[in-house]
Amino acid sequence: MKALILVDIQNDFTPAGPGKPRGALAVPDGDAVIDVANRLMPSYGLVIATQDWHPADHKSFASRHPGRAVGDVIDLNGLEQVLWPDHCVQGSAGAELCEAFDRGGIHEVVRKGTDPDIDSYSGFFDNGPPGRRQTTGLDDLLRSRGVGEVHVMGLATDYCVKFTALDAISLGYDTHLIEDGVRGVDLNQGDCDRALDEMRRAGVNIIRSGLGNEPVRFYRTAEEHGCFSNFAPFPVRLDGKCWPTTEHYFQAQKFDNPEYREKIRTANSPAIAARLGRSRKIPIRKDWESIKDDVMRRAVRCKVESHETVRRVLLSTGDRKIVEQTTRDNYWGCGSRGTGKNMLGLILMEIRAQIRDRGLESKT
Ligand code: VGL
Ligand code: ZN
Repeated sequence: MKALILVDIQNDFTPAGPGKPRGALAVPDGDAVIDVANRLMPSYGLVIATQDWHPADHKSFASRHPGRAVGDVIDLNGLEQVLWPDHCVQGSAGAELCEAFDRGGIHEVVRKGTDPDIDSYSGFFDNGPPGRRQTTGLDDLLRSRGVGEVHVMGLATDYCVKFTALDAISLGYDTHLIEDGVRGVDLNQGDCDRALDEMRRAGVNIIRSGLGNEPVRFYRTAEEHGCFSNFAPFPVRLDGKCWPTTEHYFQAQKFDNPEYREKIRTANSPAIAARLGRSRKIPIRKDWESIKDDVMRRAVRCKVESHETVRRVLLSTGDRKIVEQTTRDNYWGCGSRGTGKNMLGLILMEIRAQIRDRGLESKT
């Protein structure tokens, strides 16, 4: 059984909205997660919301430490503690779950952070020393319902979401983080990216909600996703040579004749390379049909690996389908009736999944 854990979707963590003041600890764009939560809830057998629920004199509040400011890091009973503005005070409007959040879809609310002397980022336990952390009851609740898989989203990526997901993993749950359903504080720039990396390294599966995902269509090189085109000017180094575009490389591989291959490699434009490659005046390799997919894979992979911008654009497409939008090609593209094989799109999606799984390595 799968459970959805919605972390701290509360007024104090969201910006100002219609009829709602800015939260005391407003996460930038924090209200964007509400719609994702509302649309996902109906697909889960168990939906749990956590609620940060502090007494008014909570020691995580900077106001409790004269001479200290919000954002300072202090030692609190032997633990590092970031000091926050007063927030989510029990019974206050700021502590309420957001109005726009479909509270009727929530099965259980788990409160945390009720001990004035210790903060509680995770929905499972407080921040106490290892082995002596107080439980919120969430683990027992999930186990009693036979939950083995949890999907986590909400606020904030770099605090409560992160610690909830890390605890879920260490408790043995098959844990997924819904990337488009989280927003973070980023007290130090990069905190959210680092939090995602940390979760990924701990075994959390970073996924997307899959909601509202239109396919990415590309064809012309000057358009938004034009770098996916084989005509885009991203040179690749393959077989010991530099090729001006993946098109040059792909077309040349059709031929055994080294002079003709070189002629294609040095063609002045990808369009000329394509014309030379399509000419049948020179015989093409007999096994071409059986190797052409791998040739294309090699070319596209090399382009993605050697050009950071291409990699970034590719990763930015999330889980969206990628389609080469051309009426002229029923094999590499979608073809005139949209029913083509779209092999180039399939290869891009395959490479996207591979570089995403490799995580950190591909970023450096
Ligand atoms: C949170 C800081 C303090 C959170 C809660 O929900 O991420 N962050 N309290
Ligand atoms: Zn808090």
